[in-house]
Amino acid sequence: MDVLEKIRRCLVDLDRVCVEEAVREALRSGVSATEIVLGPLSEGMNEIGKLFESGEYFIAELIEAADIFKNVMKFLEPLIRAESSKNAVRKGLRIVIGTVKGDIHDIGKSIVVAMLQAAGHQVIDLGVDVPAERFVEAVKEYGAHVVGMSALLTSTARYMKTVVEELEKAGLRKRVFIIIGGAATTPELAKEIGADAWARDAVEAVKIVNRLAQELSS
Ligand code: B12
Repeated sequence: MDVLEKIRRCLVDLDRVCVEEAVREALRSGVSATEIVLGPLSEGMNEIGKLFESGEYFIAELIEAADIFKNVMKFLEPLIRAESSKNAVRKGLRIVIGTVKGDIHDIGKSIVVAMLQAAGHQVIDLGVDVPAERFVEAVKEYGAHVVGMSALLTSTARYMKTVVEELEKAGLRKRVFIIIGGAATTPELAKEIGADAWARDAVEAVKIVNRLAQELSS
């Protein structure tokens, strides 16, 4: 079995030791940490989500999967940061980011945060379950150029519209670039709620923000 396939398989089977061994084996064979995280580890999480949906896995399995993921992130994150720092911009932006109210998923957002920081941006991570008012306050407080929102639940993805509306009410909408992401979001949703961009994954998020940084500094 190919080592990337092994990582995915071991994660879906919730075999902690096997995931760690396979990840180390992949690194030794020259696969980048970014590729491991955005490839087999993310695919494995999606598959676990499907098993949960179909009733084969329960909440305990989701918690265990998240724990296994976070365990390997302990040594993958510094590597991802090092890889992402190769894309560093000359002048970074200030980015306020959070998982929106009602939603506590943070694994993907934390990857986005790590890669944006490594690319030279100043990231203010508001955490999870973030209400619209907190986004508004933080934009004012830090003079943010970008607002990033994450949502993994269909129910909370709709809340992003409230955040956009609150930014408008506070007269801040035109000052910030809004980018959204997370499994419950789509490019169509971004358009519908009046966001400026949607990113499929952390690599795409960095590309979009870096492009904006270049535009703003030229
Ligand atoms: C792990 C997990 C959990 C863990 C989360 C732990 C944690 N600390 O994050 C726990 C156990 C807590 C959990 C709880 C629940 N979960 Co859950 N969970 C998942 C699972 C399996 C994996 C998520 C994950 O970490 N993926 C890996 C990361 C790397 O991927 P990612 O988050 O998509 O992030 C990438 C991109 O999306 C993007 N990105 C992410 N954020 C951002 C932000 C910006 C600004 C940008 C630009 C990009 C970006 O970049 C990231 C890196 O490339 C998903 C399945 C799935 N398909 O996502 C279900 C899933 C999201 N959960 C689901 C559900 C239903 C729940 C619960 C309601 C279950 C329950 N009955 O209690 C609760 C809700 C709790 C709450 N209020 O939030 C459903 C949601 C269904 C829906 N459409 O609404 C899913 C899809 C599973 C399913 N198929 O049914 N869950």
